[in-house]
Amino acid sequence: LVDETEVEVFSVPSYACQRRTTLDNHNNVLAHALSLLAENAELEDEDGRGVAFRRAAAVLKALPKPVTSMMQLRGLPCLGDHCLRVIKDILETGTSSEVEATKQSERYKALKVLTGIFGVGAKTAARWIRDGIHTLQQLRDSGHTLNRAQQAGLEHYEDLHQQVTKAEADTIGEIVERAVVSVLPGAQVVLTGGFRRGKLTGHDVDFLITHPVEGREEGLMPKVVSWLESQGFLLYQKTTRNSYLESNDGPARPASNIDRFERCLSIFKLIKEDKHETKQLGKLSENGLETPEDTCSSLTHVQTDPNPATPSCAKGQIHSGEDTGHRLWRAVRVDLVVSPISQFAFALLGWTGSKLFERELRRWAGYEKAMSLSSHALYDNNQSRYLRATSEEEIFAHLGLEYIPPSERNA
Ligand code: DCP
Ligand code: MG
Repeated sequence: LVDETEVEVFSVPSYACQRRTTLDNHNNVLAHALSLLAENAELEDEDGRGVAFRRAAAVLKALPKPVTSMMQLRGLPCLGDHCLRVIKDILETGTSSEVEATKQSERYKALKVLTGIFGVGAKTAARWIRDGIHTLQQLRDSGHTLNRAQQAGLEHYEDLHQQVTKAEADTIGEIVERAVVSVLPGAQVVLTGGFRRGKLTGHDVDFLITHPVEGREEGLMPKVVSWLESQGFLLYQKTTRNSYLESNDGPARPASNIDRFERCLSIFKLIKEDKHETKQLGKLSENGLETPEDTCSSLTHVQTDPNPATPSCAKGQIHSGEDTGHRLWRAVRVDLVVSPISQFAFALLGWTGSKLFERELRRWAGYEKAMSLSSHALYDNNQSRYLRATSEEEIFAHLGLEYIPPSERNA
């Protein structure tokens, strides 16, 4: 029996942006269970419920010790009755019946598979399920028209579900860097997203690009994309141009949380580093990737093969691994964003995540400070003016928050 007087009652601040949340935490099982319910709510297109579960999961991630008794949770923020019931279930029985039932449900499984296709959101998946489509094969057989993104997503489904490693992210970073400095010397590339927070794997690789001279970044993205395309690095790309200046959303407040930077959603063709073969046969080619020397004449040739599933040159099968069923390349999701230097600190903060941390920063700004924060700017509604910043530290200071480094933004 637990002596109630000896139970340590936890206490954490309400907003995730006031807390330090590292990748490791003491309550993985509980946080994972609540995250699954959040995911399920998001898949059902119920964002409000999704956020509530995400906030609860984030509170558990921030606790200094494992939860052993419900009494420790008294007074903690963001834990509603529903969440407390799930936690109680797990503390008492080791599992949550609701979480287990969700995992087993055909609808959850189908929504997960279908939204797992790049380019497919919750609404599209729900529509397909109403048409009786639950699997990739059923989708392929259905004759439904897919847009270009969804076609690419379906084609590269397996690859895009393999986690991207930090080593792969760094290799892609070198390629993006080369592309960027080739078309605009002096431009800078920063790795953002989960990898900047110290994650060892990710579902994609996110980069932010800028130039130290304001305005020089204009028109950069199409040139970068052309360079990457000419080198055969892109399997798919869709560029949306910067619409910040022409937007009428008012101060720092895009109509949605999606920002308006020039942005390129892409799928890269990344040559795998095959240690044995490249060590024996490889040499460093012009674009820095190791390539076996007496098979293809140039890596450009390998990379621009219009049909990536076939060997890229006559002797390609020697190293392409077709005979053994292994390809020497894989598809990787890459996001590129271009920001003018004057907005860079806001873009960096906005693109580092986590998604919940970002959401909480904006909620804090609005509710506690009467400010509007976006990935472009910070507007003070009381002073009716924009607050400038050249670093993330300055933005936290404007918001009256203690600075939280990227590695502790894993809410
Ligand atoms: N982001 C944003 N607006 C968007 C998309 C993303 O502000 N429309 C931000 C929040 C995310 C970051 O950019 O944390 C990167 O988005 P990801 O979806 O790539 O998320 P992560 O990089 O954090 O996770 P993962 O490791 O799964 O890629
Ligand atoms: Mg990412």
